[in-house]
Amino acid sequence: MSRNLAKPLGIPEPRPGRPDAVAVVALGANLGDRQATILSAAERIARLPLVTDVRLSRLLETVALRVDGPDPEAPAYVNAVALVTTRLAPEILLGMLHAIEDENGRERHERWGDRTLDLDLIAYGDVVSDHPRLRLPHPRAAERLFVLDPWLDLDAEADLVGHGRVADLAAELRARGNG
Ligand code: A4P
Ligand code: MG
Repeated sequence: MSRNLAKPLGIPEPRPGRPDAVAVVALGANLGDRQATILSAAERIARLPLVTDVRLSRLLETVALRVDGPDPEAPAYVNAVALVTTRLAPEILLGMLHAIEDENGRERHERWGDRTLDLDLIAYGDVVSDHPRLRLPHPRAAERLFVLDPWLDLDAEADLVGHGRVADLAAELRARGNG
């Protein structure tokens, strides 16, 4: 009887490594030295293990969006988007993003309250998740020009999983006069 010695019985084959994925990370800050915080957070992401590339968009100044709508009286945000090439699993990447928020003095008081740094995972490849700790794509991304515009800056052909072309979403928001 012949046996395939390359695949001994009962011993699992080595699992292939997780392939590179592109994660879309939104960065926002409306307290402290907002620009410096965003730039150092992007550098910090680039130094994470299993992250091989980070491309940061231009930085935009945006009116703070509160739970009850835009608030021009609140400290304005600096927003940006980074395309992160990584083999980190999405939930591990989010955990590391939270650690970077904490390093930057992030305090969590009220929902959509002022913050030194917010890092949201907007998309991770084509992954779809409705787990409360990690929803993918980010449930509010399609309605936010402060996410869509910097993303388009990096990739004019970008798609948001389940929503279509990012360029179309941004144009619709502009036509409706919000975002
Ligand atoms: N969570 C689930 N899915 C995700 C995801 N895809 N990315 C969970 C990040 N977090 C995700 O997040 C609350 C919980 O969401 C976490 O436990 C996480 O596991 P948080 O960062 O602690 O709190 P948050 O950011 O205040 O809440 P939320 O509802 O995520 O707020 P958003 O949607 O991030 O909005 N205005 C301007 N101009 N620019 C901004 O960047 N950002 C916000 C925050 C409000 N207004 C803004 C901006
Ligand atoms: Mg957040």
